[in-house]
Amino acid sequence: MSIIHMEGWDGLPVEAPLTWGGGGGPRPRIALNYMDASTTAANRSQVVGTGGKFGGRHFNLGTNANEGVVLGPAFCLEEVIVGMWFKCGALPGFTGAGYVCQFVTNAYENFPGLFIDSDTTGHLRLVRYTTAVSTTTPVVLQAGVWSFLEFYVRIHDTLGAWTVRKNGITVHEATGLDTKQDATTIRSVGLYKPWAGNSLKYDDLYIMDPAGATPNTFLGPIRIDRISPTANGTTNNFTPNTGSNFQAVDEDEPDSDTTYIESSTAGHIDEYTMGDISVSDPEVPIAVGVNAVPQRYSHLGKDIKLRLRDASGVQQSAALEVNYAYKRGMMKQIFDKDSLGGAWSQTTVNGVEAGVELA
Ligand SMILES: [Ca+2]
Ligand SMILES: [Ca+2]
Ligand SMILES: [Ca+2]
Ligand SMILES: [Ca+2]
Repeated sequence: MSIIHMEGWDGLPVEAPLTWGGGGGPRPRIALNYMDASTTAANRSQVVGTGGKFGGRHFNLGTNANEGVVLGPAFCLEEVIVGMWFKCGALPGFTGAGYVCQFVTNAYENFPGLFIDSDTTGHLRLVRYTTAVSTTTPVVLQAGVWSFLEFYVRIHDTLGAWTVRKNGITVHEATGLDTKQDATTIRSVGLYKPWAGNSLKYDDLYIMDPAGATPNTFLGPIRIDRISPTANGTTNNFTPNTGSNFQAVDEDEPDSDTTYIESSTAGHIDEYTMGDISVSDPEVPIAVGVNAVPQRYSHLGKDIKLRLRDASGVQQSAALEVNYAYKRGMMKQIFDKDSLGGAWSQTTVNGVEAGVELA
């Protein structure tokens, strides 16, 4: 699998602040596997319900200083591509620690061995810890305007490299750089804002392994659509607390214990017919991500596998550990091929059933 993570934030709880104490602690992780509903932390990063590029919801680094999150599962790669819609209210200039995105390199997930920021007029630079290693980009950022930014980065003492693309067009490339501060791999992508005031908006983001199987190169400006359950699917072994199975898991906002399905029997499966992609223009679906918000009820609880059925078969994730709190259990699995190993078509995506199996 070459797409490691993708996120449009449209299926995550709105305005559930992420708790991070700032400074040297590990940053909260969004899917997998950490989202804390505490409202008392001094530093907040939130999913906001309106004003995103697509779908309304997006991820916002608010007005506090030192906000930050880590995205996706830890991947530990020498090369990575990340793409995202990005908007910044005003360009604050070089502030250290990077505000467009970070490439987090340590296991504690609080240290960006590499980061990207911008001067006050929108030229980007690539920084290795405190040393700028590439600074000669054209103007890329414009205050108050959504741009689709894509970065390829390779971490290496002598063969380091980066490529910058804006709205699908390459605007800067540099090779032969020393981009390695310490660790030999990038562990995760961080979104981080070191200054107070203003806000940063992110939407429709992907993280990719450019050395993996296709898709393995820049995707260009993408959108991530959310589709939700519309009916029970092929198999429904779980028990809903009210209504039909699909009605317990189809809400826009995850609703905790108000509606849910449950099971304690390994091998139980629940699947749902899903809505269709909303856009009517010819679409080329790149990948399908299955999201779930599970909770373990007791120490006897099981883990789950996320599954995706299309007309030709079923794909499943590995068993994923379920936490004791819904919001900490937010999980995702990306399927970037159909069940036959081919590229997705709009017809195939519109026919999928998403679901879970108790491991
Ligand atoms: Ca969105
Ligand atoms: Ca070095
Ligand atoms: Ca529910
Ligand atoms: Ca459908």
